[in-house]
Amino acid sequence: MNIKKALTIAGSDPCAGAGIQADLRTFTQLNVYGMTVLTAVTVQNTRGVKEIIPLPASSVRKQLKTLLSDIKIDALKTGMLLTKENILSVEDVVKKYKIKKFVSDPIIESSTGVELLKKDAVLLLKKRLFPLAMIITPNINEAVILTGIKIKDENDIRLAAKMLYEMGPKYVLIKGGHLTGDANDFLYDGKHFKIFKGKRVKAVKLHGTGCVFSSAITAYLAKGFVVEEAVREAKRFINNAIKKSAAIGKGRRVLWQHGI
Ligand code: PXL
Repeated sequence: MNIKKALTIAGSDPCAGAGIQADLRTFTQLNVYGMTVLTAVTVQNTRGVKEIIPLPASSVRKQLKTLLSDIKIDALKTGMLLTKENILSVEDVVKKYKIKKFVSDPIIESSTGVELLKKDAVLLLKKRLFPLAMIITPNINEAVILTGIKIKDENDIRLAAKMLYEMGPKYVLIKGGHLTGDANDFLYDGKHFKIFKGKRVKAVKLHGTGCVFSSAITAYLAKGFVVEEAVREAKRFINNAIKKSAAIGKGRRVLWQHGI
């Protein structure tokens, strides 16, 4: 059997709502063999991130080199990268192994506001990784930080998407979940916008939606879906997972796609 393989380069979340645990679970649920290169251990529960413990940059580089010199992956996703050094390591392997299906989820802060990408690394992410990405998947907060545009409505989303597209990715997906009103996502390919409509789930605080969404896109790309279809299927997947979210602790709910 031809097993499809996807790699996530990201941080660990002990409560498994986000980070490598969420990515791996999503890959598995979508029948894709998942692999992980760890950048950092976060100390957190469903109430928020308490501490970030980075792995040495040389460890991230060695994990990547050792894994990719052996295994050919079908798709790659990056989540929490934390440092400039890690960005440069990712750039090197994407180029060296000519990885085309590269999903850059530009994780900058946790939902509770803790820094997951150092301030001095934001520019490098834009310059070095966005041009290599098949798709980037910022939420509204990330799009604001990446573009400097204060996003208040859908027009601003379109402006930000155009600006992000100029940074080099083939597709830009801005996720509107953090805006008031409907939770619509905007996919831009440099010419047209495709809007994926979503209904806001009333006032539930969630953890890990971004990670699961971008992992699902990665899994569908690994399976051979074109970007638009991968986003459509991933959106369907995430909507189901949001409906089935679970309160596993005292804080934010986590997504749980059990039974799909
Ligand atoms: O949701 C962003 C995110 C990504 N990766 C890790 C995280 C978080 C948020 O807390 O902890 C490891």
